[in-house]
Amino acid sequence: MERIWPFDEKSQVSGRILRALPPGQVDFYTSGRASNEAAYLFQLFAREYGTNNFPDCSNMCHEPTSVGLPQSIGIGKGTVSLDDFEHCELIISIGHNPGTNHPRMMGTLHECARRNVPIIVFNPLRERALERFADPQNWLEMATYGSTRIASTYYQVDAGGDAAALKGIMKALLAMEADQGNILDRDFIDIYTEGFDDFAADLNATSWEDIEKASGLSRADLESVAKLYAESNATIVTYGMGVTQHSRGTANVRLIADLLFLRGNFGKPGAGICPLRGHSNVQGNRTVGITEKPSEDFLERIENVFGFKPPREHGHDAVKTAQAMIDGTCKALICLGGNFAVALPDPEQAFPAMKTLDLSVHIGTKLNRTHLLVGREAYIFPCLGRTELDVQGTGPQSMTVEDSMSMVHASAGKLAPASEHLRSEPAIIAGMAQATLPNTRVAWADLIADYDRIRDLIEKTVPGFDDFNGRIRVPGGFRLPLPPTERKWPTPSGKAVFSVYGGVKEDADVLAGENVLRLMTIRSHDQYNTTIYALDDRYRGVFGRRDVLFMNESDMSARGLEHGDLVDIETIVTGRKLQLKGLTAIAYENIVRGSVAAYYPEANVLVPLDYIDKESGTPSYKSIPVRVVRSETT
Ligand SMILES: Nc1nc2c(c(=O)[nH]1)N[C@H]1C(S)=C(S)[C@@H](COP(=O)(O)OP(=O)(O)OC[C@H]3O[C@@H](n4cnc5c(=O)[nH]c(N)nc54)[C@H](O)[C@@H]3O)O[C@H]1N2
Ligand SMILES: Nc1nc2c(c(=O)[nH]1)N[C@H]1C(S)=C(S)[C@@H](COP(=O)(O)OP(=O)(O)OC[C@H]3O[C@@H](n4cnc5c(=O)[nH]c(N)nc54)[C@H](O)[C@@H]3O)O[C@H]1N2
Ligand SMILES: [Mo]
Repeated sequence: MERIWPFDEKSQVSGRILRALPPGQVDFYTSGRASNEAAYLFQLFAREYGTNNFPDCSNMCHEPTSVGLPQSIGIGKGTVSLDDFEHCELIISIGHNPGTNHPRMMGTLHECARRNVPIIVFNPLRERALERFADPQNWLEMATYGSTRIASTYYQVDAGGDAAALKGIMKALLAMEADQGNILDRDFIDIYTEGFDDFAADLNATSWEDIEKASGLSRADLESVAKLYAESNATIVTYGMGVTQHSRGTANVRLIADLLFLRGNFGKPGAGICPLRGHSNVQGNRTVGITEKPSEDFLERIENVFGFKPPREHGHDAVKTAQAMIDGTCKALICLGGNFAVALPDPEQAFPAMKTLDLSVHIGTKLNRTHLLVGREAYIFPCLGRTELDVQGTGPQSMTVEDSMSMVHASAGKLAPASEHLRSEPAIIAGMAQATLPNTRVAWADLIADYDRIRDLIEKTVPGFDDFNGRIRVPGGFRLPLPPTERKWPTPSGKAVFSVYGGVKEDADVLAGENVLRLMTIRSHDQYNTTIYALDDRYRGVFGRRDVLFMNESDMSARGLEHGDLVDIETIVTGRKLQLKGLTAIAYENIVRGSVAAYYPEANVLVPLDYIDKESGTPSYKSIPVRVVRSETT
């Protein structure tokens, strides 16, 4: 390990290396834990330096939401607030596992279930907390070991079969409309949307046979969902990685918006779309400018306020950065948090590529594997965590985040820092910027003395933050503007736009191959992304290990396998041979036939780097066509 250098010295050396490189060869990664203030300074530093290379954890996560929803509703964010859950009449939950990943959402679903709101779940795995859940906040359930049913109906859709299922539900709705009328919200469709005719034509052209085959669900099942949906006056659709991490993830997201359009489920209480985000401030990072495709508007405002010309050329997303590292055209990587190489697909290529860099810099709270993939020069800047007191020139500082519901609020750490050597993220970024940019137009030291000044700059350059410093001092914070909640659509035409999916399934040809299974890489209960806290996955009943492959019993017997056998897995969509050997197959009655599951990040060796959703660049972590055979390694 490197010795602990004074921060300034590390900044000076990094700055010298950066100054010698063409900015296009330097990439600035953000993981969504950074505050708005840190993320804003980070993008300012990179843009004054001269690049839009902003790979970001959201490129591996909700990018299909950020790319799909602007096309559909004009903004890449969810539209519901917590209040809406109190008024909704139906919830459709697709491809997420809130029992483990969104415990607070579990409380909300629990409340809705107790109000007898039907909750329809689509998931290839029966996730226990989505079936029944005991709310730790509910004293009666806790005292009596009771629990509440969550899902009213649980559909075990095939992995990657959601598009077909959604199309089936919508096809059934159109048929009901033709038969009995009064099913669709015609006024909403006529006044606020465009593209309905092409959308309907595509549904008509899609056969029930294809829908059933691709979704793994029956026509009767999908028709009964359509019936429940038609009876609800206010529906919310929640979704997660089971929808986005597919090679047609963006198209999946747009189908969810289409479903909601059909019954006017935007801009009324109790209705809307609810992507469940990951990191605490991943949405805020994007809002304040962490994007490889910045709008011209934003760049103009930066130019006007700061007086430097930010680059216009679009930059790298996460996969493109990895590819640039591999082909040698990325020479330096500056990471504001995260564990980039471990989160990426195909570590067998990403790890060695990290070691070829001229410079890597990591601002982090916890040492991880990526930090140790050392190239020519590598620096780790340990930073203050969210709960630690951050004192600067004008005293203790607060910082802000934006949650999945577009609420912005401030918080301030209170604990004494773990070490006197720790500095805040904004201070570290400012130090590096000063060392890299001798003629900088930004008053870095002033900004660090008082984070209110950073917020003033955000207010000047990002729409929606009027009176930013005033409004965060009101308890609870404030909500950023969400035009679709007022039935305003900031799309080019000013209308909400129906999509045309075309077909029923991603990569149908590959999957039709012999013996092909579809692998989903998922999280266990005891991990937070690449940080594994313990080896248990309690809701799924796996204890003390992670080297398992969840398989349906019929898929096992078709391969002559028994519970506990060792298996080898091979990916079949790539030129490079991607293999994972020696996992233990477990007969898991809760997984649908044809789909298998293994844990992320161990299974990332099976995910091809170029097997992505082309619209958003997001890797298809949940739909890897694989073959599974008895292990040779026994
Ligand atoms: N404790 C904990 N909390 C976390 C995280 C963590 O690692 N640990 N990570 C955070 C982050 S960054 C994120 S993005 C979120 C992720 O939260 P989730 O979106 O819940 O992500 P995953 O655990 O990857 O699981 C996705 C779920 O989708 C299902 N699924 C997989 N493929 C398909 C499919 O094709 N169709 C459907 N319908 N379902 C499918 C899986 O069975 C699983 O139940 O959680 C955040 N919160
Ligand atoms: N196969 C497969 N791969 C996946 C996924 C999957 O479902 N399957 N999911 C993808 C998803 S959804 C995501 S979001 C990515 C996650 O990718 P990343 O965000 O890169 O990974 P994390 O594991 O969340 O990063 C953890 C590290 O962040 C640092 N850190 C934590 N908190 C802070 C902080 O407050 N400040 C700073 N500066 N650093 C901090 C710590 O050093 C810690 O080790 O992984 C993706 N990769
Ligand atoms: Mo994520």
